[in-house]
Amino acid sequence: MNKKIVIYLSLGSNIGNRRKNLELAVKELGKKNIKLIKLSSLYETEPIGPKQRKFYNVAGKFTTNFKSQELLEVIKNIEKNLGRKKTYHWGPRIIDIDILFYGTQIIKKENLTIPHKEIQNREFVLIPLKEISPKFIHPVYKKTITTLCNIIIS
Ligand code: PH2
Ligand code: MG
Ligand code: MG
Repeated sequence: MNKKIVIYLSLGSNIGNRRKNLELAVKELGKKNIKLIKLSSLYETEPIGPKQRKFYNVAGKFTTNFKSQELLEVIKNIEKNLGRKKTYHWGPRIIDIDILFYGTQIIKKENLTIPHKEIQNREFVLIPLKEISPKFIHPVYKKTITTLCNIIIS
């Protein structure tokens, strides 16, 4: 059995019942033994990228035994089962689940970069994340989530 590790995920939805889609995603993660430790409030956010409906975003702290690649596969499957369809780059989606942090590991694979490359550029990620783990230190930038948040909103 792999060791239990703390992970952070960012979830977003801007199609259909956005709240329900996020709730379902967390429930499906739980069924796969990706156990919720703490979930942020729900934030309605302006879409970054092409013009489209506003998103609902949340950030969550979870624990899992999956290796990072396995975790990515499980997440992709959940997205697919919840009805995610391929559209255009940054297009509307029923559900998007992004891996932000996998413990404090730095992972660079062709299909997976952890920490997620855009954390420091996205208010819709940093603000929910700050609510649940303000003191978590970004393993690449060596700054807390609070500091990254202050930088982006300044
Ligand atoms: N996700 C994107 C692109 N733009 N904008 C908001 N507000 N929230 C998102 O989750 C989001 C986005 C690509 O995954
Ligand atoms: Mg995304
Ligand atoms: Mg994604």
